[in-house]
Amino acid sequence: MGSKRTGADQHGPNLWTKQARIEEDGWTGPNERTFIAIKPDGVQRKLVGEIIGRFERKGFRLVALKFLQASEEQLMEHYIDLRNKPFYGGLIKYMSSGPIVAMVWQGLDVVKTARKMLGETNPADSMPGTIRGDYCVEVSRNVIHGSDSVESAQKEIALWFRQHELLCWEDNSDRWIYE
Ligand code: IDP
Ligand code: MG
Repeated sequence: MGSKRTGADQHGPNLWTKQARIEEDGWTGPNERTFIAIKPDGVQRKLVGEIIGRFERKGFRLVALKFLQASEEQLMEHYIDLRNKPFYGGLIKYMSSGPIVAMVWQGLDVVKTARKMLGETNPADSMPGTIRGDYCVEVSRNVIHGSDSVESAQKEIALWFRQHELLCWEDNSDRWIYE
C-alpha cells in the first residue's frame, strides 16, 4: 500500500507470476526438454491424469501440451528409424487409432529420467513403479512414448510443436527443486 508500482506491474496479468513467454532457451541443464506422448491405449484406459501427475510430482515443468489424433504421415516421420521393423505398420495403425496427449516436459536430466519413469520398451522387462511396469502388459500396447536422447527430443519436439506452443513460465516451486 502506498508503494509506487512499476509500469510492468500495472499492466501485467497478475502480480505473482511473470506472464508466460516464448523464448528460445539453450536446452541444457535445468532447461533440458523431452517429448512425451500418452498413446491411444493410455488415453482409452484413463491414464492421462495419472501420467501427467507423475511428471508434475517429480518436479518437472510442463512446457507444452495438446490432445490430438495424429496422422499416419506424422507418425511415419516420428518413427522413421523403425521403418524396416516388422511391427512398423502395426505401430503406425495403433498410434493413429485414437487421440494421444503430446507434451513437452523440462528439467535437469529430464530425457534420461523420463525414460526411467517410463520403464523398458517391453512392459514385462519394466520394474513395478515405472509407468509401463505398473499399467501395461504387451510391448505393442505400452501406453507411453518418451524421447530416447537429447537429439531425438529436439527433433521430436520440432515435429509435434510449433515454437509458439512452447511456453516459458516462472515456476514458483523451482527454488525448492533446484539448489
Ligand atoms: P521405446 O518406445 O521404448 O523408445 P522403440 O524401440 O523406440 O521403444 O519402439 C517404439 C515403439 O514401437 C514401442 O514403444 C512399442 O510401442 C513399439 N514396439 C517396439 N518393439 C515392438 C515389438 O517387438 N512388437 C510390437 N511393437 C513394438
Ligand atoms: Mg524409441
